[in-house]
Amino acid sequence: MLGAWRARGRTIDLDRPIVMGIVNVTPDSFSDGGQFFSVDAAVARGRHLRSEGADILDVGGESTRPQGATPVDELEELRRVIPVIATLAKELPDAILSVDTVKSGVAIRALDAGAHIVNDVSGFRLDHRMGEICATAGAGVVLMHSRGTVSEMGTYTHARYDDVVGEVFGELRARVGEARAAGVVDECIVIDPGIGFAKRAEHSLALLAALPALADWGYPVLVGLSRKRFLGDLAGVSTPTERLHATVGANVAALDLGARIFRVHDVAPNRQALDVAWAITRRARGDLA
Ligand code: PMM
Repeated sequence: MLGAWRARGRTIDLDRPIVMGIVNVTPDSFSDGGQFFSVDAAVARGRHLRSEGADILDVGGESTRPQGATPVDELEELRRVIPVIATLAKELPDAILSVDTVKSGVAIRALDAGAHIVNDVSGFRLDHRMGEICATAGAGVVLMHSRGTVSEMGTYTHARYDDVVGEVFGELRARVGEARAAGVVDECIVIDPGIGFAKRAEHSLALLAALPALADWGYPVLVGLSRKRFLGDLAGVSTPTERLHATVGANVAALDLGARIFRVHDVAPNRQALDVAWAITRRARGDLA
């Protein structure tokens, strides 16, 4: 049984599924394309997702869209995310806030503004100061597997594998090693196989099937499946916003295979499905009265 995830003095109990609601403050995120680009709209989105039952709000200002994202410079990223985090921290003091960034300069300012978690889609690979900053702050960290630059990681440029599970696990192990060497304690670490990042549908599927082995490492596992392209391939749905049912089905399967934290655009349906699936499977396993 997993215990808890520690993030800057907050303790996130992992005795139930944890839902992370996505607050993208980007003009080009692949699936909600610029809908929440103003600070006010992003804050309103955060409030709404919280009211739907999100445990964590993940605020991001740089997209990794499959068509090849445009890198955002640090000042622009700060301009996008810091006011949103600062306002959410003030308005929703009980919410746990995460910043989705690969830049240590953004992570520092976000932690100062009230963030508890640094969600780095490069797993500290692109900015080696991340580890030290997160360790000093006692931040929760999400170490996700990816390959290549921010513009490449959503594409298939580096999606070449002989043994996808072995290679991704090896590369993710190295990310965990770097975080620990920088002083990040095990209780603060969450791992993520990086579904869709430098991965074709067959790679994402193989990694989801291998979730039990990943969960065996002892770190909580986060999955970001929401509206992703491989779901479109499997379900035959080309429009990202129409992939809600596919997302819910994939998240329930991932829960059963050992994932505990779910990064989603649509909180209410995923919250309902995950809570019900959890209650049933726990009863089936005999750990619920
Ligand atoms: N996916 C996206 C962005 N950030 N973070 C983590 N930890 N895991 C993910 O799978 C992930 C992420 C891309 O999706 P978006 O553009 O819809 O936010």
